[in-house]
Amino acid sequence: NPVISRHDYAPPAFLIDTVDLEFDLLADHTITRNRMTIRRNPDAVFTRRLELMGEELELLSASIDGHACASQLTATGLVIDDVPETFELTLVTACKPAENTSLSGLYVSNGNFFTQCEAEGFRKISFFPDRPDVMSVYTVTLRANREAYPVLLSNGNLVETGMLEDGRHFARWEDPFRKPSYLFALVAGKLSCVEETITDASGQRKLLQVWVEAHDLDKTRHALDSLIHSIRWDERRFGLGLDLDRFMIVAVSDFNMGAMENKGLNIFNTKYVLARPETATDADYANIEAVVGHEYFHNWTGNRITCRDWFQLSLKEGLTVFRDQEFSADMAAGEGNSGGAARLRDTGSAHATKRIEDVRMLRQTQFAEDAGPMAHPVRPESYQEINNFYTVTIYEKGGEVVRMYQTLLGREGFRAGMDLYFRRHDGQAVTCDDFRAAMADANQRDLSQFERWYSQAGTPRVAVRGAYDPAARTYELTLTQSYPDNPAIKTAKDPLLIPFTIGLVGPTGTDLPLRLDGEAATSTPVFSRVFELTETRTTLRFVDVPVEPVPSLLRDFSAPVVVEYDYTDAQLAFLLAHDSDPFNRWEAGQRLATRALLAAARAAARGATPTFDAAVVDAYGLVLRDHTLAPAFRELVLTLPSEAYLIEQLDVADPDAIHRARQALRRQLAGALRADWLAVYQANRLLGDYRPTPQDAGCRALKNLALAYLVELDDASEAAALARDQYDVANNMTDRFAALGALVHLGGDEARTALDHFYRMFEKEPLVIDKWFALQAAQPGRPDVPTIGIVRGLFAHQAFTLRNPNRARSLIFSFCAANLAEFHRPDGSGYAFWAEQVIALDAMNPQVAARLARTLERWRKFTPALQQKMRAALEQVNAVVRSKDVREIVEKALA
Ligand code: BAL
Ligand code: ZN
Repeated sequence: NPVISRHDYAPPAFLIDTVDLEFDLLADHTITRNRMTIRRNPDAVFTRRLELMGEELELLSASIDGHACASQLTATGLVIDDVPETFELTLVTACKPAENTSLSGLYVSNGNFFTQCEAEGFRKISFFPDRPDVMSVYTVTLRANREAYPVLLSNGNLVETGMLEDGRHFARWEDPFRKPSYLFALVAGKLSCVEETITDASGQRKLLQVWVEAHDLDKTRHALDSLIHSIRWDERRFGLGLDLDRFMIVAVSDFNMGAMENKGLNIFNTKYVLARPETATDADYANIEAVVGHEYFHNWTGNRITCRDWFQLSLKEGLTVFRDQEFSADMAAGEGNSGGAARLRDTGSAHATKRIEDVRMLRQTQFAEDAGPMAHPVRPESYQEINNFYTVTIYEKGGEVVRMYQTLLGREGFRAGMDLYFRRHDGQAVTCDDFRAAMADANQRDLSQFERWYSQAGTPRVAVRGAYDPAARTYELTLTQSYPDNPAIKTAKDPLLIPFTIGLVGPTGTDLPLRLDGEAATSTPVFSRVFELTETRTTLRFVDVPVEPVPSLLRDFSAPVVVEYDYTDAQLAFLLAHDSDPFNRWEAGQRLATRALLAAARAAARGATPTFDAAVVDAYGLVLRDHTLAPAFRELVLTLPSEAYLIEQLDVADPDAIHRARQALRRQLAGALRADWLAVYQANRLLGDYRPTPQDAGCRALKNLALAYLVELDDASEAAALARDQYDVANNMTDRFAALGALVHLGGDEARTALDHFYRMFEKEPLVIDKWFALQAAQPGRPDVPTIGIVRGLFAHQAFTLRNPNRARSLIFSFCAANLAEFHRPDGSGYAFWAEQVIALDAMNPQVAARLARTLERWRKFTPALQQKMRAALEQVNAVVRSKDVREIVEKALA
């Protein structure tokens, strides 16, 4: 594969001011006429050669200013020599949407047309320099058979519609905003919409639409509400309004990503649109709100200001992740707006819950990525296939980098930086450096060191040591930054500017006032402070410290780093019980459990029976019984660190041993706290109509966690009865699916009966059938029935297809990425299955194949016997792989 390097960036040789597209839509042969006004870029190196990208296109004609022109097809597209200074180029091409299984470019799903152009899908629609710094004003005319394709949508405003001969009709759309081709979209087909007109903050009327297949209309309200909430939130929090007369969301079931922010015409995976209580879980409801927000927020952070090149991807993704996280947290806390359902005020806890969920995900996935062969900085230095760089580093670590500006500058300072960013760059394609400069200049801050967060890969460590001097009443913290070794990381390892929030907890559990040596005493004591670490080693000397404190480090996870501090178990139990920072309360519990689980896993790997100290169980019991804590928070604390997270903490991981250790602690917690689990189960049963509020969702989560623990008991008859009853009476998918999970965990005839019942009940709901596949693929194996046998059986099920990414993910990814003990069975059966599926998907949909390929990239983490089998599977794939997507992943893994 050719390597594309950030340092090779050069401005485009030609600029394209307008693009006039006309489509004659036929599934097996679509004709596209693309008329472009082009001029030489005065800021680029002079050339008379116009180079356009193109894939899977048939060129029917090319003309310049109305005259046929010579052109050469190349391996990557089309070249036209001796072009004038300014000219109009018209290209007529044909493509085959029905044969396009990659779901990039123009494709057909369930008989309707859709597009996906980010990052480089537009080159499958027309020959074009489809790079984000070529921005044009688009006019789009769609022509198609009216009966088959009654709805014709594209970006911007609808300016004309009409009938044509032969039963065809047309629609013309104009998007007044210049945009890169990756934001182009069209949709054509049999779709229905719910719509609402709102008045925005400036008094203008805006039409909002959610388009779906007619039978899904009853599942659109939550998405539409989420869109309205997003608009209100962005107006209020950032002063940003909707800039088009209409905003459309379209749902499609065949989609590689979660959703796509095409200007004015967002295209969504159905998974992030469709919800009603009977079919969608609380997590689905929350994800829909977050993704609708994310795509809407891109309208400013991504569309109005876009990326100069794909190395700057985090400029829009990190920023937009941060914005959607803030939106979700505000919505959960009842600070969303007045338009939605009434919400209880539960601010602190709701914000903390969201933060914990986000950080848990970051640490499980992004920290792993940073430690593996695909490690890359938030602004990568190179790539082979840009689709492989829509990563948790670009998104989630990028979101943390943006969050750190807010932590360093304060909310007002951050807002000032955002305002300056929009004033300077609206309508432009810019870089991460431009964003950082806006933050620095708006706040008169030197943020040059902060650049390292963009240029250096890897997860920094901050090792902390504390020393109390009772005579001097001082407490000294020494904080030392470093990076772990990862041969895949070639970037510098210079000290970062780390915002590091600290509190000191006194023996009664309250925070002590913080004053550094040399600082004047203030009348209002401060109990939690952000310190800026800039050197390899920083020493903080606190004075007037009356007693030895327990340090509460990196409160609210103020930077994406690993903190190393040698807490005793007693100190962790103390912080779990008392820390005023809810994030660190949770963190203390996770540290306590992680330490116990890693010791138990090492014992299990040696063949010993894992055992756990009563102190761990007692600490968890206190939380379980603490009714002053919100149920959602208790559920997070009482959920043990995941197997994937635990694997990352070990140098040599044995997934089976980790699974046995974790199961042993689950069983011990179930048995020792049985009465408490039962009480919590009963206390958190909700009566009445389903509401997807964070408070109700928290009760359901805690209740269902209790059920999941109770089915671990040796005598699970009581739990089985609860699960059966819950399954039967549930009025929502969260409870029904949790009960089904409990029954499947118990196994036997009852599990089979429930699974059959569930399938029949939801046969016509693909997103629910995805859950049905996923649950079975993720179930623990039994000695006589390894899960791989069940997975292979389901592979042959009539409802299974590799072509639909959601379905493929529901069965294959759930097994390979979420059932680690079974996937890593010592016989290598999981790896053989993995190799088969990567190869099969590679021929069909390289993006999905590459995602699956990544589930084996951490192969060097595992025991030598597993490593050997994983390496063989990687080599098997490497020998036959066709796409550059999968090749990049597999080659980097093997390097
Ligand atoms: N831009 C790709 C999908 C998303 O991040 O919204
Ligand atoms: Zn995004």
